[in-house]
Amino acid sequence: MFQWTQKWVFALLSCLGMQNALAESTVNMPYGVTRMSHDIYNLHMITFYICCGIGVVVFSVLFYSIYKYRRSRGAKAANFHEHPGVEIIWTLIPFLILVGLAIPATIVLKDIHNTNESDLIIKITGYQWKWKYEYLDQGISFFSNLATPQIQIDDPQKTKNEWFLLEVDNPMVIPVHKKVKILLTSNDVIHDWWLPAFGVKQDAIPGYINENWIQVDTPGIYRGQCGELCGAYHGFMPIVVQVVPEEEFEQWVAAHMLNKTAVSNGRKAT
Ligand SMILES: [Cu+2]
Repeated sequence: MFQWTQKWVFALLSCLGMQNALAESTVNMPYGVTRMSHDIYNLHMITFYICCGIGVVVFSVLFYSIYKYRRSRGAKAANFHEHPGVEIIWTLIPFLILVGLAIPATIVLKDIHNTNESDLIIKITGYQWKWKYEYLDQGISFFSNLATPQIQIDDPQKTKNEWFLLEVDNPMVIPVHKKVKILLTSNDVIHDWWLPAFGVKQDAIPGYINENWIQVDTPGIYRGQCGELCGAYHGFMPIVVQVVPEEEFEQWVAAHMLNKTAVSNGRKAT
């Protein structure tokens, strides 16, 4: 029934035909490339429209009352105590609005943390100030550091790269159309793995493992940042995820395994 309600509520917005136009706006939050980011976006828009509706009703009544019952027209303030009818209405309406918002929000929240039946598991650890990615089933593990040259950061006159402060040496690579479970933790302070296009913003807390998942249907390069102030170089630990076709992912895994074997044998792979 939850699933049905979710579809019904979100279909309502799609019918309005306003979703995509608003999604293209740079002022609004991004629409993203995952189902989860779309669900979160729709939740945001439902809440926004409800707030707009409340604002219009409340301010209309307010301004109408100010105008209609102004002192210069001889208006006299009503003098009464208790009005059960009004009190029930102004309790019931916000209650229904909050419950109406809580139902789709709970459905999405449950879905965000439903990491069952994943195809790939990646453990992500935050460090001051870099990310470590570990592919648990493949035995692959590497650090992802900021790749912007230090001179571009220090010298304001220097020409900046296109992806200034949003580029890394080793991006996280995932296959397209696959459900990727991510396990997030930290080695030192609280970080936050934030990738707006995926609808993921999950805290990485030392001593805890937080779970989330991604399934991207469009290959490409997606960028994010640490979303929790974690120290002096908080702004220098970007996130880059490369979403590739499955065969390409297999090749990437094979190349990493080969490299690992070569390094453990005491020579560097070419
Ligand atoms: Cu951080």
